[in-house]
Amino acid sequence: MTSRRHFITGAAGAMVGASLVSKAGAATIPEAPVQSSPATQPPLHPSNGRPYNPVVTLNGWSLPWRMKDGVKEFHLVAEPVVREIAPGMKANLWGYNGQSPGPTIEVVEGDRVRIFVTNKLPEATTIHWHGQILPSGMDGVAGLVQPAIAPGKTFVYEFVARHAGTFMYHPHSDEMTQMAMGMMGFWVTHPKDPRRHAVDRDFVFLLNAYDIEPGNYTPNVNTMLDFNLWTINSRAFPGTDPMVVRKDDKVRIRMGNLTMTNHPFHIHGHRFEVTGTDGGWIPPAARWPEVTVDIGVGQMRAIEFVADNPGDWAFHCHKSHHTMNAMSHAMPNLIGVDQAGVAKKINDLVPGYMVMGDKGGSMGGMHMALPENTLPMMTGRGPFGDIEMGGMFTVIKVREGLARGDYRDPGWYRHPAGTVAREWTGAVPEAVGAPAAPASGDVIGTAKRGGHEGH
Ligand SMILES: [Cu+2]
Repeated sequence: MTSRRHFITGAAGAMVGASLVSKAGAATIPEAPVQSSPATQPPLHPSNGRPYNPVVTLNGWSLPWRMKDGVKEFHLVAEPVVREIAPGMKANLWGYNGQSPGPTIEVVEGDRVRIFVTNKLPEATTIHWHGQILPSGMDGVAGLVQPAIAPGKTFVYEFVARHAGTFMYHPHSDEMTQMAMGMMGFWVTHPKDPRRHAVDRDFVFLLNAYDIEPGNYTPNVNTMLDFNLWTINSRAFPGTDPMVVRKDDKVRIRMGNLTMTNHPFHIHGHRFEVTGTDGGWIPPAARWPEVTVDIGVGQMRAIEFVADNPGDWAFHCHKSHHTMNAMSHAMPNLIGVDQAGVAKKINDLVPGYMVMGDKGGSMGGMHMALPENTLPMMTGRGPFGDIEMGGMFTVIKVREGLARGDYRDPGWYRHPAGTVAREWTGAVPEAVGAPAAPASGDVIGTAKRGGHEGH
């Protein structure tokens, strides 16, 4: 076998399955491509098999395959990886093919799929193909339906991707440790007819959480609920890339939750419908409008909207602690407490001590020294100042005049004149008192009875 490692740089789209075929002989395992960058890679257009509209994995990539005798062959390598959570912080995680999460696997409804899984971890693992309808022995539950894959061993899974939809993969062997270390990946089965469920831009990501103490590099895997890093595809804001869309594009965002709590994801400036789950597509007549969708533990949701409102729109988990990074979630509330005297006394003992929180939690303007390998709690700079966000937060950038398939960051939105909230420097109008209560029987808004029922 030729060199297993095939490093992909910048243009992952250029490295497709076809280039792997010639290198791999008849009886060998296909190469396992490796991704070295945490940046969002361009969509991987299929070079063989049935056509489909590829997805874009936020801060991730899709796994190339080789076609062998009509079967799509993939190779996943479970291994320790170093993942940049955001500039200024790296984590020692476990993942697949160089990153955590692992690469997105994209196939087409009806495809026969063969996946080689090589275990380079120090302990046994398996892969469970979450949501797939497949033979029991391919379901990946260690002990129950297969022996665990020992370190150094390679197993092969094979099944037909029977249903189009939104799925994920993760170990079903020492799950607590392995998922807390970042082992998971996205799976999309595209419809056989690419016109079904067609959208212009289709983004995917997984939600994950880590407990990494400030100054450390490796997650505490015994944490049950009190995680301190809430991440989108193992990236915390401002490390999350924006989702760039063309005005009037039909956009789908597919999200899966492999953390230990639910995440209500909220969109600004648009309304969406939930169009699918990991159980399948939702019939159009059963959908309703939303601006927030709760994604429960072990659930996946696909939302769709028309991006008809240009601007920079926040897209984030609505739990406020989940848009913050590590540090200080358990601090007492000191709003309104004058700490000036206390601060002086502590400063005599601890030079450099800072008063925090007597006017609120804002830390945007404070530039304190952080422990090594730690992100500020609330951070990110925008065109108008500090954004004061972290964790599960990103921005949907809706722009006119983009080319089809152009995902490059267009920079900050240029607001039309007169459309930005501004300081008021004129006279402040007098407070208006509440109007007198209406006379009894005079109810606002009820139609007068008689004569107009037919309208
Ligand atoms: Cu959340």
